Amino acid sequence: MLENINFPNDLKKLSILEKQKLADEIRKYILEIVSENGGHLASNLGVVELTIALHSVFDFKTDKIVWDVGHQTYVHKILTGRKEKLKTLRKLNGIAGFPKTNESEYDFFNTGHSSTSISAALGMARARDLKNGNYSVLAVIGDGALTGGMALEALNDVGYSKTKMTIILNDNEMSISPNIGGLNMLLSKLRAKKMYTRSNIIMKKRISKIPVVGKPTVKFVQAVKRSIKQLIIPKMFFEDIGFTYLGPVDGHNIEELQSILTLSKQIDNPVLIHVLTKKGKGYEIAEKNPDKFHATGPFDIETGKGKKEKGKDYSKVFGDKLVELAKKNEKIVAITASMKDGTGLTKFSKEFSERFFDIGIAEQHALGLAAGMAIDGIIPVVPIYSSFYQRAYDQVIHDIALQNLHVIMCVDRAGIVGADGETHQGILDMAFFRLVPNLVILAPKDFQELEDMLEFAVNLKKPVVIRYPRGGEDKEKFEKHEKIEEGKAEILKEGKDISIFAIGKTVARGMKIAKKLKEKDIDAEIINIRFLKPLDKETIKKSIEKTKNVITIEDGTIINGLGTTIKELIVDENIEDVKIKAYAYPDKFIQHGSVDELEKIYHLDEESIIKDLLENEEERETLK
Ligand SMILES: Cc1ncc(C[n+]2csc(CCOP(=O)(O)OP(=O)(O)O)c2C)c(N)n1
Repeated sequence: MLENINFPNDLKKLSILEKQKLADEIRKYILEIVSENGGHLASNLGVVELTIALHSVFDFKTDKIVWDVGHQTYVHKILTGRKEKLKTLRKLNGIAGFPKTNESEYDFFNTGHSSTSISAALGMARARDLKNGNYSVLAVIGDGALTGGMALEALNDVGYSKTKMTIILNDNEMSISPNIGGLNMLLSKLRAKKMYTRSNIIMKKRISKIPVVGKPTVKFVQAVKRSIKQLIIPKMFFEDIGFTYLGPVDGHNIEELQSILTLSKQIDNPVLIHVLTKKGKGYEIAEKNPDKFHATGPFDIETGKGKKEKGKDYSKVFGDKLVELAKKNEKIVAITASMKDGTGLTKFSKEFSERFFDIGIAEQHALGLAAGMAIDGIIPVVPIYSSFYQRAYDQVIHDIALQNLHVIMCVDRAGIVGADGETHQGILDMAFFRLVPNLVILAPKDFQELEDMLEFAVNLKKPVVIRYPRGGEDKEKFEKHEKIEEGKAEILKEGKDISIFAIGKTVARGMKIAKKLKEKDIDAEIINIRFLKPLDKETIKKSIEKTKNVITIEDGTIINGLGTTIKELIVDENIEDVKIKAYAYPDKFIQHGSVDELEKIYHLDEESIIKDLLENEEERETLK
C-alpha cells in the first residue's frame, strides 16, 4: 500500500480495510527509520490511524493543522510528500524531527516546545474569520501537553470566544512518564465512559435537533439536553468552558475516527475530540516501555536494545550527587516539569518520593513553586533543559532572583544538543540569565566539578544556575579540581603568549588547544572561568594584562555570553592593546545535525579554532 501513497489525495481512494493495512505498513516503515536514525518512536506509532483519518477527512491544501510539540509528525510527513526523505530524519540537511514551515506547505506552524498548538490554531482561526475565510483549523495536542499553562490559557480563550476550531486531544495517558495532575484525573473519568461510536454520534445529532420553541419550553428542553448529555459525557468540564466535547473515541479505529471528524466539521463552535490512543502501538517493546521509546537513539528492532553503549552522562551524575546530598540534608527537594528520566531524577524519585514533585509540562509553575518552597526554608533543585528554561524566564526573575531566594536551577542540555534541532539547542541560557541581578551562574568543566558545584550551591543560600551539556564528559581528563569558591575562576595552566578563557564543556577543548599550540611554541594560559557571574575580574584581568592576546570559547550564542563579558571587562578596565577573538555560535537558530557536525560548521571544534588561530599567528606575533 505504502508504495503508492505519497500525498493525501492518494489516501482518499482507499477503503477502510486498505487504510488499516496502510497503517501497519507505516508503522513498520517508521520503526525501521527510527531504529537507524533515532527519534520519537512511541508517540508516532500511537497516531498512525489518527493521522490517516485526519488526512482523509480534511484537505490540508486549504484546512490547517498545528501539531503540539510536533514530535508525532512522522506519519504526517510520510503522507505529505516526504516519505522517501524521511530516511534522512534528524540528519544534517535531512528531514527535521518536528514540523517546519520551510520543509512543506503542509506544515503550518513550527513546534518543538510543548503546549503552543491551541494558541497558534486559535490565531489562525481568528485570522481566517477576520479575512472571511472558510476552512477548518485544528490543533492536535497530547494529554501531557495539555498540562502546560499556555494550553490552558488558550483553552480559556477559545471556549469563551466561541471561535470555530477543533482540538484533537490525543490521550495516551502518558507524558514522557505517566501523565499526572487534576486534568489527568478528569480525563481518566472520561476515558472510563462508553466509547463514542457511530451510533451515539447519530444520537447526539438528534439531541441537537430538539427544537427550542417558545419561552416556557426553553428551560425544559435545555434540561433534557443536559441530562441526556450527562449520560454520554460524565463531566461537563469541556462543555462548561465553551466546547462541544466529542468522544472518547478509539484512536486506532479509522472508521470511528473518520465519522467523528466529519461530524466535527458541521459544528460551528469550538470542538474538542477526545481520542484514546496507545503510545508505542504495534511494537510490543515500545508498548511496554513507552517512556524509554518516547525518544530513542538507534536500536535493534528485535531486542529493543540501544545500538550504542550508553555511557555515564551529566544528568546521571547530577541525579546521583543529588541523592547523596539529599541524604545529608532533608531540606532538599527536587522538582521536574515532566522530565524525570531525562534530567536524571529517577533515582531521587524512588529514594525520596515525598520530596519529589513531577508537576506536569509546566516550567513556569515549577519555578513559581520552587520560589514558594524556598521562602519557607526548603531547598528546591529544579533541573530543566536549557531550551525549556526559556519558558520560565519571568519566574526566575520575578519569583526567585528578585527575592534572592535559594533555588538551585540546573540547566541540563545546555549548549548544542544536535538532532532535535533549532527548538532544542540550548545556546541562549547564558545570555538571558546573565542579565538577571542576584543570579550566580556556573558551568562545570567535567563530572567532578558538577558534583562540587552542586554541593557548593546547596550551601550558598542564593539563587544559583548551574549549566551542563547533554551527554558525557570530554576524554580530556583534569587532574586539578580546586575548591569551588564564589566568584573564583581556576587557572589550569599558566602561560605568557595567549589567554584562553573557557567555560563548562569548552574548558577541555581549551586544554587541548593549549597543548597543540605548545607544539608550535606558543605558550597558552588556560583559565576555567567557572562563574559567568560573579566574574573573577581580578584573575582574568591579570591574565589579559600579561598576554594581551585573548580567545574565549563557549557553547552558547555570541551575544551576551562569555565573549561579551570579557570584552566588557577589557573596555571597563581600560586594558589597552588587547587582541580578542570570541568563539561562540552566531546570532542564528542552529539547525539539526550531530553535535560534531554542527561544531565543525560553526568553526567551534578544536581543529577549526587552532586553524583560525594559526592563520592569524603573524598578526599575533606583532602583539607579543
Ligand atoms: C516546554 C517543553 N517542556 C518539555 C518538553 C519535552 N517533552 C517533549 S514531548 C513531552 C511529553 C508530551 O506528552 P504528550 O503531549 O501527552 O504527547 P505524547 O508524546 O504522549 O504523544 C515532553 C515533556 C517540551 N517539548 N517542551
